[in-house]
Amino acid sequence: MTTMWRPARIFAFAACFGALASCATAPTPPPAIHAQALPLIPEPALVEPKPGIFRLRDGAALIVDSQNAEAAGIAHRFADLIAETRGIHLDVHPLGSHAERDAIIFSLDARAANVPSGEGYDLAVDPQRILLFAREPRGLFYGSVTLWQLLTADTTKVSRLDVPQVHIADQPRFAWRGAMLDSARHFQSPAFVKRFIDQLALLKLNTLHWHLTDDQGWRIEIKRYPKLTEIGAWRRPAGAAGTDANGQPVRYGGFYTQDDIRDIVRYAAARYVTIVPEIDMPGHMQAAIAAYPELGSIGDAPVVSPDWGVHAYLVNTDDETIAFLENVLDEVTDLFPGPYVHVGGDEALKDQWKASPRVQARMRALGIENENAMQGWFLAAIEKHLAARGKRVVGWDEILESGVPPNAIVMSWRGAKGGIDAAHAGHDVVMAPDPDLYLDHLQSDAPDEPPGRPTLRTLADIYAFEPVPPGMPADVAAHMLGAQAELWTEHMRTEERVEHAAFPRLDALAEALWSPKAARDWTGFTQRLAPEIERQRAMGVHVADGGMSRAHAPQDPLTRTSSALKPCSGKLRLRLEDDAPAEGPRAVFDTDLFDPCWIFEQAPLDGIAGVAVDVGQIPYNFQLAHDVTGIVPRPAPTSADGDLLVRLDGCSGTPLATIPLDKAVTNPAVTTLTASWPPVAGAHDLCFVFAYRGHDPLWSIDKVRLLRAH
Ligand code: TNX
Repeated sequence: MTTMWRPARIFAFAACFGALASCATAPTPPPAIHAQALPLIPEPALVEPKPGIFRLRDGAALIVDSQNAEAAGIAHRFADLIAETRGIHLDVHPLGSHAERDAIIFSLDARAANVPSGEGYDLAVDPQRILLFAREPRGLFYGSVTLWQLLTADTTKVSRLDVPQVHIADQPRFAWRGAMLDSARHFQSPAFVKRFIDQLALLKLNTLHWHLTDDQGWRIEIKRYPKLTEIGAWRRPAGAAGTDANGQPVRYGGFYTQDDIRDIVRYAAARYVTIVPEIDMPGHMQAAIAAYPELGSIGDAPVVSPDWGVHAYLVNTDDETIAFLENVLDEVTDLFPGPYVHVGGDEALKDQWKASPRVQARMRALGIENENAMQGWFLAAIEKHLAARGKRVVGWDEILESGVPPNAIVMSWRGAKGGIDAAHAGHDVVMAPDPDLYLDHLQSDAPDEPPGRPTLRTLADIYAFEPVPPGMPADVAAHMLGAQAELWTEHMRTEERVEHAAFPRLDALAEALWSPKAARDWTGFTQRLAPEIERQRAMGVHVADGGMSRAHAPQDPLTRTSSALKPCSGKLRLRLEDDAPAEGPRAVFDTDLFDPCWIFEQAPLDGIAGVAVDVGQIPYNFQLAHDVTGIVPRPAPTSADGDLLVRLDGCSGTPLATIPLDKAVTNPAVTTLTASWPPVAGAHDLCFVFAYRGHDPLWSIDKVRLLRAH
């Protein structure tokens, strides 16, 4: 049941409007059960089903006000999309030049009384014609997307199509409906970024926050500072992946030229997606400091980082450095016409500023007491420069700790609290909380989910996300611009994985942000999702199945992959990919950065004579900053290369086997280690833990097989 009646205060329908429109009267509730859910995501604000149908034939007319080039463009792109996904060709005609019977009409009317906002639209499918109405082109665009979804309940190619008669009146609940794409940790091609923008737009998401710089790569060409991309866009991956077949260092990365960016920005604008570029500072700047070491605080020259986690590098606070960043931002603002520039501000550990005589001298000269306040001063200088160029800054919620420029938008990532506090303090806010909307968390517990953070964020979790906390007063809630989901790509090495993480969870977010709160209906959403996933697949998107249709293979009781083993303490679990082989599938390990140790619970040991364990080693390329003290020390090894210990009844139990790692240590991919043991009766917890010096590499288990006695 997805159709619903919305009270007339959302839309007033009492008037007749426009030359082309029919008279609408105040809506009456539709029959309680509508035979079939309309295949729409996000659910529109108001849907009034009617009993008839409109028959759309191949070659039908699509009439558009061609005086308006934007409207004509929307009509042509709509026609292309229908041809591509349904095989029906529409002939685009200018308004007034073709009969309206049996046609689709796209009409712009700035005074359309029934359409309350620029992003809103009114769509009437009647037996004689389909009439789409909006005040502004972007509303027309969203209406065309709704109509496209109505026409693609499935994606078989046809020559005529019956469209259910319906009246839809729609507008979004929130203004900021977004996704963040991290192109720094792994670079995605310009073609991919465009495909991604296509999918955002088809979900009526209107903001792409583009994370373009970080410790691991600088991805945007800056003409004045060519080394930012000559050096900063490339890194040597950690571990085995860092050396090629000829023993040479691998150069991994990429960047967007200014032409690429202009092209992508134009492409996004035509789909009503605003790109918010992020240049993260003063932390997450190691790639820039690698390119121009004079930007750094402690006088050394780092490499572009091959690691994940929180890095120590900060840019310094000299006038020359601020001028450098302002010059960078001038090129950025020339490329991105949107109203916002994101300046990061997150995870800037202050150790280097504390250790830097020049930063300390600057602080004294300015009379600034501590490093947090210094970050506030630094970002205020940047904000002033951007404001003079007509841009509003956006920053991660750390900016709250150092004095936020009043006009800055606070992006709440460390949970919702920062956003709530900021809204109460009068700042505009975008909710982007971890873990709620962090799509690097796995979406299902299926063992074949690709790498990521194993605390699940399921489709249902995202669907239930509510940006405005209960009880927030209306004047405060007015500061909640909306929300966005984050695609951090440490664990998304391929474009397929980005899509798998994004869809269909962004479908769920789109509905949470567009549809009226009262329209949220999980069961209805899951019904509407089936045709949506079919559409996305037909367009070549590597969409996940939303965890809805997975058939779990029957489990062999003697075999467990790492995802079915229990972590011994579970301090910081990750699902990590092996770094070898260079080509072809790689093993994926569920492991724990602080305590790599696994338990095979209640292993049935009757008739078992030993074990085969598939093990791999991955580089310990994690910067843990001050948390490094939390690493659980490994047991002492007995062999030179270390051992895998198997213990009975938990990790302090009797040793069952001590398996030397010498066979595995020279193999960058997965090695099978075996051991035998004397008979043990009954079921027992088996503990598997690696004993070796230090913590690099991160030895990990892929799979454990208990071996029967012959
Ligand atoms: C924290 S969110 C970060 C990112 C990481 C992310 C991984 C934020 C502002 N900083 O640098 O990619 O965690 O989930």
